[in-house]
Amino acid sequence: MNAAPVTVTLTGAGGQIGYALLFRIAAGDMLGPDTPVRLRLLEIPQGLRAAEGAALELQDGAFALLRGVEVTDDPAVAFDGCSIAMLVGARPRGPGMERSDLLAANAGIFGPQGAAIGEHAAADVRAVVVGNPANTNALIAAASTRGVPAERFTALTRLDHNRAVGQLAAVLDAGPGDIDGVAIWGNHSATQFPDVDHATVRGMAARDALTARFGDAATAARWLDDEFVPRVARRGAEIIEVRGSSSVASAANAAIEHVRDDVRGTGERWTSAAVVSHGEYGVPEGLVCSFPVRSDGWGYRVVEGLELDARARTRLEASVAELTAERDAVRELGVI
Ligand code: NAX
Repeated sequence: MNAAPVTVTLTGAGGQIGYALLFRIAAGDMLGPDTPVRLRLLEIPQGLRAAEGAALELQDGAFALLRGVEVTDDPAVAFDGCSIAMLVGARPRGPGMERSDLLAANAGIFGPQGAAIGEHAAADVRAVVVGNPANTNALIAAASTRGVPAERFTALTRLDHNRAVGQLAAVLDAGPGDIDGVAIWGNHSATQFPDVDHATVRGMAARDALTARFGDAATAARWLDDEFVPRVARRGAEIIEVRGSSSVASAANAAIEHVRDDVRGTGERWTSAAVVSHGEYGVPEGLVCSFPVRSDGWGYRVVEGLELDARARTRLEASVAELTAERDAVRELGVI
């Protein structure tokens, strides 16, 4: 293994998802068993000790692929030479905080980070935004950078995708690997549209498999609208209710898979990611919207040419309306 190390920058490295991510990156789960990694951990001053503690534990893991860990609160240092930026740290919604306050607080994080990526990162940099509101934070970062194509900024909807695959697999008594063609459309929020209309299960149309499972198409359709869609879209709240804490390991797993598939390719299979729209499916250009995507190893591309029926169109339009309102609010703040 003589490959040059790839620099991965993780923001929010002292937080919960950061802690779950670091050890899997160091173990080679993201960039593969032949790619050495150099980690740069960015935190705010209050989070530095936690990130430094994680760095000590990384050393104690003696990971063969790990070529160094640097902890800093300076974005210029953190993004220097970075090829993969994982933007996890964000400002959570505090008590009494309006949506516009939340967007403004996060613009104050993702604007400067986007700018720092433009100034300091490697020419091949790609960035995934995990911190919420993820789609609009990615839009802000992409709009604030110079010299890096906006398409290199994506946002994580892989967790929603995996949740949808998990629900479908459970009801059909299939393995998640038997399922392809699931899609998450729209925003990483309760308005998202988890879609199985194009999905297959062991090569059989998922709609047909659901009809066989529930006995008739109308019951299957009711299950999709009344149980599947709301359960996937609100799974984060369900996890908090049951676990007493937000999704951490599943979110980290999704972020690992998002980057892995982006840089190593999906083959013919689909996944979902929020990417900059070029007007696909009528989504306004420039919004960072979740679509079904494939990657050839050089970035995610929207799977085009799918037929969306009236139900799917209505749900997509509702989520796009929310994304448009978030973008307009950010514009009003003068951030982009
Ligand atoms: P934590 O609060 O545990 O960690 C966040 C960390 O970010 C903290 O250590 C904090 O000090 C740091 N931070 C804050 N501002 C920063 C800045 N400007 N630069 C660098 N670091 C900064 O949250 P955690 O559970 O790790 O969640 C992180 C984010 O992921 C949240 O915004 C959360 O809402 C979001 N999620 C997104 C998901 C998705 O699918 N897109 C799913 C999981 C998660 O809810």
